[in-house]
Amino acid sequence: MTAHEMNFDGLVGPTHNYGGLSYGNVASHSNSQAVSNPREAAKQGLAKMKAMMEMGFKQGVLAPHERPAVASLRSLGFTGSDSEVIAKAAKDAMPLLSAVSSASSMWTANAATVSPSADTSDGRVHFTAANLNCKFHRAIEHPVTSRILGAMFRDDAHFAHHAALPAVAQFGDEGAANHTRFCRQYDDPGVEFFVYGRSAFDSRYPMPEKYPARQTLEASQAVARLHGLSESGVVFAQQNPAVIDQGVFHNDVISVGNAEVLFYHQDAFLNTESMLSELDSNLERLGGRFQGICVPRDQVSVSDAVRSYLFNSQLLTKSDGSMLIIVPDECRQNQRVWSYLTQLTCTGSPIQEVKVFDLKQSMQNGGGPACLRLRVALNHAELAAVNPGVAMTPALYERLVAWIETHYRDRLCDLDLADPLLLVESRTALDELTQILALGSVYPFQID
Ligand code: SUG
Repeated sequence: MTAHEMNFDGLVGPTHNYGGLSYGNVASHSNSQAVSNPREAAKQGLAKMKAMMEMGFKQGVLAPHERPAVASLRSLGFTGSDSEVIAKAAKDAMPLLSAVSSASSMWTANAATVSPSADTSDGRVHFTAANLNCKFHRAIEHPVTSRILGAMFRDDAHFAHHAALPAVAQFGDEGAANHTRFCRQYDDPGVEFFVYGRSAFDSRYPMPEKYPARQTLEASQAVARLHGLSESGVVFAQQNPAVIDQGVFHNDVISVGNAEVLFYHQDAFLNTESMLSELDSNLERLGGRFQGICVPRDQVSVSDAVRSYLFNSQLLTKSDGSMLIIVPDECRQNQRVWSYLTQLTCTGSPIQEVKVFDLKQSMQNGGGPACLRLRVALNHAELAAVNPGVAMTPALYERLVAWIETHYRDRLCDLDLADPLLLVESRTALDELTQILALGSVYPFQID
C-alpha cells in the first residue's frame, strides 16, 4: 500500500454530559439530563483507538476543547471572574451554561471536511473546518478546531487549511459526517461524495417537516470549490428528508463509504438510481469499480438503523484487501441488525468481518464509531509531515489512560456544570494534554 487512511479520533473531554442539546438527534433527546461518566466515556473511545492501532491501522488523536467555554459566555454579556461568569450563567441561563459545557468536539467526523491531495488542484491535503452552525453548542467549536488541526498538520507544503464557511444557516456545514470518498487506492484520484439535507436558495428541493436539515447544498459546493476539486471528481446527492424526520441528522447515520464501496440504507437518499449511476460512471473514468451495498428496509428499518447505528460504522480495508466493519454494541443487541450483519459477512460481500465496540457513553448522545473519527488519506510524505505527537502508540495509550485517571470525574450531572472547580480541572488536564500531544498553545486559556 502506498498510502493510508489515518483515523483521528476525538478524545472525549472532561465535561462529557447529557445536555439534550441536539433537537433532531434522537439519542441526545432521550438521554437528556442522564448522569454521565466522563472517565468511562474517554476510556471507551481510547479503547477503540488502541484496537485500531493493534490491528495495524494508522490511528491518531484529536484533542478535546476547553469547556465550559467561558469566553463564549463573556461574548454573551456575562462578566466578572471566571467563577462569577459561571455562577451567573448557572443562575440566570442554565441552557447556555449547558451548551458551553458540552464535550461535543469529541465527534470529530464533524470537525472538518478533508480532501486528499490526489483530488485537489494544488496537490495538497485540504481541510475546511465545519461551522456546525445549526446548534449553538457546536457552532462555538470551529475556531479551536482550526487551531488544533493547524497544530497537527502544520506543514503548508502538504496541508491547506480553510476557515469555516460563513456562520449562517444558508451555509450550514457539518463536515465529514456528510462527505465520503470513493477511490481504488487512497492515493489515487477519487470521487468525493457530498450529501446535503436541503438547498438554501432553491425551494424546489424538498425539506424535512419536523427536524432540521443541517447541511446545505451551497455549503457542500463551497467546500468543493475551496478544495479545488474537479467537476467530474464530485457528486452531490440529497438526503431523503423523510429519514431526517426519523432522526437521521447526519448522512453518516444512514450510509458509510470506503474505497469503492458504499454501504447504505434503501431509504437514505433521494433519486438513488441517478446518484448511483453518477458515482459509477465517475469512478469508472478513474479506473475504479463502484459497488453499492443496499440494506433493504424490510430487513433493517430506518428506526432500527437509527437505534443501532448500523451505518455509523467504520469500513476499513485490511491488508488482504477485504473489509472490516466496526459497529457499536447496540448493533449486536438488535436482533434484526445482527442477523443482517451475520448474513452479510457470510455472502460474497466485500465486508468480511465485524468488530463490536462498547461506546455507550458517546452513543447516548448520538455519537457512534464513525462520529468519533475524522478520516485523512495520506501518502508517505504527508504521513511523515503529521505532528508525530498525535499518532497513537502503545506508550501514548498508556500515558492517556493515566492522564484520564488523574483528571476525569466518573459522574457528571447538570448541577455539576455550575461547579467552578470543573473549569479548573478541565484546564489543568488540557494544559497537560497539549504537552503530551506536542500541540503547543491552542486553547483560549493558553492564548488570550
Ligand atoms: O451534533 N450530539 C452530536 C452528535 C454528533 C454525531 N456525529 C456524527 N453523526 N458524525 C450532534 O448532534 C449531543 C450533545 C448533548 O445533547 O449533550 C450532541 O451534540
